Amino acid sequence: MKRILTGIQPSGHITLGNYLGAIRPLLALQNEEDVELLVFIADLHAITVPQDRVALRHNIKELAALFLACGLDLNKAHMFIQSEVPCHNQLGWVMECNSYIGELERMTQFKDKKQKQTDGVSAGLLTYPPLMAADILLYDTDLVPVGEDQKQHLEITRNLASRFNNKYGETFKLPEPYILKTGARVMSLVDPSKKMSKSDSNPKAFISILDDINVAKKKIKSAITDSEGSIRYDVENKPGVSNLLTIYSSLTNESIADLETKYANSNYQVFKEDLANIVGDFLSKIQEKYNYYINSSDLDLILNSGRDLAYHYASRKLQKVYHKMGIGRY
Ligand code: ATP
Ligand code: LTN
Repeated sequence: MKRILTGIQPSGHITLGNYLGAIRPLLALQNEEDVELLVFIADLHAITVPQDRVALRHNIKELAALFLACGLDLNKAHMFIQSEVPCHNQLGWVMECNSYIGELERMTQFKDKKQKQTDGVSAGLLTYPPLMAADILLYDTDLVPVGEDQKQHLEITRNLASRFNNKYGETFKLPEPYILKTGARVMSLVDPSKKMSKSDSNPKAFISILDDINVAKKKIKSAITDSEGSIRYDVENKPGVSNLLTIYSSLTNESIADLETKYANSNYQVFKEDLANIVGDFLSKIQEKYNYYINSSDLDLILNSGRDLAYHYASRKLQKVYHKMGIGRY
């Protein structure tokens, strides 16, 4: 049995980038034989940057309902909230004590996020990767589906696991990243040199899965392109159009080459109009299911049973780690 685990932060409404880069590849894995999926809401990672308590609590439930709306199959998957399984913090501390400040300071995400903090940089932003390593290593995870930007965090997780195994004896399984190669990286609609990010200060830069349909369509129609007028995939010279082609192709499964042929004689307006409708239809379907789950008491029951199962797995691993390190009495 292969165990697949991923976490997603409840740091705002999830975007089309999160869906295409993380949720959809994860859901595709459900269809494989002999897999168990663990999906958690990384609320402890979210507080590495300042959060509003009311918004955070709302976002946690929203995200849980969205996973279900996107098709999480409860016969194969378990969903829980990271903070409800305290073993994450506990192994996180052990991982911190096995990490070097230098290697944490070199993390690209730390360097990027540090620049954005106006009220000081929390120590948690620096120690984010050891907590993420703990998330993964607690469950003997085989595969971690993530977007390209998280690859470096998977590498440090593997390094920390090997370091621990070498020092204390075989304890952790080394996880493999699972990165969707094409179409995984969706870029900002206003600055296609940056990835689409839900925490972008400009809401026109991203499409939320729960955006009003007309608002979402408008964002596509006003996405930055270029003055050349031809619809072809060329990331270097036409990053905006290439990004829209990526989104189109990812949502329809039509290849980019086929789309280039289809729109060879069209202008940007026609192309964007079509894509806006595709995005609108996609969002309507998900939103209908979301509205069901967010208003249903099933949501708490699903999260309770996910938490209990996760605790069952994680507490056993943590005990083993403490024992190997000589922590506590056993
Ligand atoms: P934030 O703005 O708070 O950093 P984010 O939108 O970048 O959030 P995360 O919560 O950091 O999203 O990431 C959730 C998952 O979605 C990760 O696996 C990440 O790799 C993936 N992901 C995020 N943005 C994109 C994107 N633009 N394209 C593809 N995948 C993405
Ligand atoms: N760092 C990830 C979220 C995350 C995660 C994890 C993903 C936290 N813990 C464990 C996979 C496995 C992010 O920001 N996308």
